Amino acid sequence: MKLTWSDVTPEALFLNRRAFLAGMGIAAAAPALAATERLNSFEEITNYNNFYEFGFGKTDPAEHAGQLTTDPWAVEIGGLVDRPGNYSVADLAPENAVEERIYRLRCVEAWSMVIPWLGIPLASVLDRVGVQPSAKFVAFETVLRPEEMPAQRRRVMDWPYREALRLDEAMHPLTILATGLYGKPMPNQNGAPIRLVVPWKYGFKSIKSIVRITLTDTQPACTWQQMQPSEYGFYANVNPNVDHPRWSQATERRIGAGLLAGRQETLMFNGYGDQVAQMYAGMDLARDY
Ligand SMILES: Nc1nc2c(c(=O)[nH]1)N[C@H]1C(S)=C(S)[C@@H](COP(=O)(O)O)O[C@H]1N2
Ligand SMILES: [Mo]
Repeated sequence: MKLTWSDVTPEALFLNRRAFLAGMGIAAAAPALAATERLNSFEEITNYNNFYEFGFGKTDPAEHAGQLTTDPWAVEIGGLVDRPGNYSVADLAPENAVEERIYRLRCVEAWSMVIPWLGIPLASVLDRVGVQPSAKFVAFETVLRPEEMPAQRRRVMDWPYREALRLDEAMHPLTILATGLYGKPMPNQNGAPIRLVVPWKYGFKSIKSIVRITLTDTQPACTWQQMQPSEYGFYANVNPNVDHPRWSQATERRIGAGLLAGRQETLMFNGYGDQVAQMYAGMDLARDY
């Protein structure tokens, strides 16, 4: 490979992505976005992050996440599964099965990006470990490693960071375990070596640097919901009609769009309603936020 990522603009890359990925042996899945939506640059995606284990500032992860040891890495899959055990990242996401998924990411703080992830459907992993019929939820945990994650040495949150999905959400084809972005291994600040990406939910559901996946029959505790249940719900579906108690969710600021670009409208389910709305049919989304 001759080009480096800093040599090419995201736009040029996007236009050449099929040839580019094919050269790396990566299958480019059908793009989930119209080509008119600008990809955020690698620099934007890796320098404006939420990864509170490394600090609460947006540049703290870029500054400190390099300290995290991501190899070797094991993900312990357990609970209501037929084949519990410790799996390596290569077991979970073999290189020849990894696909590119270009998704919008909408943070609950009302900023957004467009990110070209590499990953594997979570469903394919769950199918391989064998989900038992009694399982109803999937719980995830981030690594607990205070010696490498400075904010874990302080009790600012109840570590480790925890998240969970209903089983049908976890099995949905849009839900991926991501192992890279822009055709490269996952940068530490974005959740190396393996993180969840659920594009129709607020970003905090997309838990980073996962070491435990547990199938359960009861709704698991989630970090943000536990900390402030009136502000952060279990579902956390992107919803422009249900405001956060302290700010509007009707619009968002696209990172890198420029000061004059203005805010853009937030889309129901972050624009993925055609694919996911059915899972919430009959639910009151103002109550189950
Ligand atoms: N372990 C862990 N996962 C996390 C977070 C975190 O602080 N710790 N922040 C979440 C939030 S609020 C967002 S918006 C996304 C940000 O992902 P990005 O930095 O890759 O854009 O990661 C989510 N996953
Ligand atoms: Mo977020």
